[in-house]
Amino acid sequence: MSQTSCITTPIYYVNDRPHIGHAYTSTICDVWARAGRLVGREVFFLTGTDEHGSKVEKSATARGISPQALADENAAEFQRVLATFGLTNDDFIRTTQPRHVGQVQEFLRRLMATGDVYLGTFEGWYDEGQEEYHTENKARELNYQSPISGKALVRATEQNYYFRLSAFADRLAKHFADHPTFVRPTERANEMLGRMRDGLQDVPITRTNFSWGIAMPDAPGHVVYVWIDALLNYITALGLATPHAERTKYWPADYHVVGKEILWFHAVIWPALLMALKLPLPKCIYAHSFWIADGKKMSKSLGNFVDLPTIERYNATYGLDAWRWYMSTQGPLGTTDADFNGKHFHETYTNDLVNTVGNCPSRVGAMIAKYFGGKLPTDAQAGGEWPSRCDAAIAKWEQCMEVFDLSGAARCAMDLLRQVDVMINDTEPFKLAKDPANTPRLSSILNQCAQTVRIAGVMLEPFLPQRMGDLATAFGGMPNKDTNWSARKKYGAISDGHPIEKVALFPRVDATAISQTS
Ligand code: ME8
Repeated sequence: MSQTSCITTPIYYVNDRPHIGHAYTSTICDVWARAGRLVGREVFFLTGTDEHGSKVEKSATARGISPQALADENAAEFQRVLATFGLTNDDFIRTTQPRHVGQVQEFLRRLMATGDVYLGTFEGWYDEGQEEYHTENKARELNYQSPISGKALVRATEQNYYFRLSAFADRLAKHFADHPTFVRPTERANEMLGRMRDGLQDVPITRTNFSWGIAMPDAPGHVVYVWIDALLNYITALGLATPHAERTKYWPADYHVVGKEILWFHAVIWPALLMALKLPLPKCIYAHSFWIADGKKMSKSLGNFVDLPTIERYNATYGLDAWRWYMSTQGPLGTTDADFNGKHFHETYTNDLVNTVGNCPSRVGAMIAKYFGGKLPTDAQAGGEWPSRCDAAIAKWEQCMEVFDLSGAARCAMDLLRQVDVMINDTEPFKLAKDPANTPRLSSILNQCAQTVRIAGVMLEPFLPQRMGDLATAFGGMPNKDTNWSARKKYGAISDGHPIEKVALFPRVDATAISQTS
């Protein structure tokens, strides 16, 4: 396990307001970042905003303000959202910041010097909404229409600077073959390979038809294509083109987490750029699928977008931890889209958080209060099977986190809590308590329950940082920080006689609460 880790979200366009998609990717990255820090790694979690390009220019013009003013306004909104969501990003990069602009120009100078960027003429099928060119084959397959907006692709000719992507075809194919988990899920890697087999064409990387972008060095009138500008954020934030790059240790990134619609840029263009710059490639590009709403693709025109006010209503009703839980355990991490729906949210909250994560510690705490005056009783059986069960759950949790299987990691903790519930139901402590002769057995059972609940709570901390902080205090008082992972994950860390407080973690919420607030 490496000691430093780096995880990134896409940098979000400032011509849109934050919505569930942005909140989703950022939240799952935050869960992973927190898990990494919990196990003692130095994690760098990066997010930010993508502020250049004709889309931003057009939106600003439509509002009668400058592109920079629009960028400032929406970047502030994205930052406010991160703060209200309690996300623990280590930096927030904006592509209009001088630190980014200067390094992008430096990287482009290097690419011109090596000949990987050259001046040429291009003609192709252009998707104006996506600012993306398609090959003839692909355009035909798409019926000459944008797969996103449905608008007709246009035939465009430009004299531009090009990135020599075609020269990297073999090396990219080899990298995919040598690193089967470079792009995940595997189905998405196969899609990329299929598209690569159609042939790789050089990519125009400057534009002359608008000005809201980074000036191409030594090429008046040319601005850098927004995607090249944007991809480079991952290394400009780490200062890789500056002389004193203190953050070099975080590169290569462990995970670039992105939505499936922008995978081509991340899985093909970005690695080729890095190869040209002679920099190491990220370890994994994880492309998740989409949230849809009530069975339909979310769209502004359908009015079913889960926007920020909606998310804030969920947070006010169920709490921030509940939102994180739903995002990380029910989200579209695999290849199928996930349906956001209020009833499902409510059921997930009630079954997982109220009835399991909340109820189990509350039962255990209440029994220790009632039968042992709120002090942890001794376990003469030294845990019985529980230490090995907990160790196995922790080991599985670590593996799941390593491979970004967030719902798998969450399940490790949930299974332990369910086993505790089963033990309580099977051994019936309230019956045992009626006869003092049973005290040693009752002590053991409740000690084992409490020790196991504490361990489950530790595993749930990255998902539910607020309430699991309360649980850690109530069950053993182990501070979150300052205590190393090997101590925190060890079974039996709560000492005999230690106070165990009663906890009410997740209150029951009325099923109609959300509809009443909307
Ligand atoms: O594409 N479900 O920015 P963007 C899940 N600036 N995730 C979703 C989603 C949905 N319905 N909708 C959006 C850009 N997302 C570029 C990226 S990176 C160098 C440049 C998430 O504001 C998902 O992560 O359109 C997707 O990739 C991202 O938001 C797109 O954000």
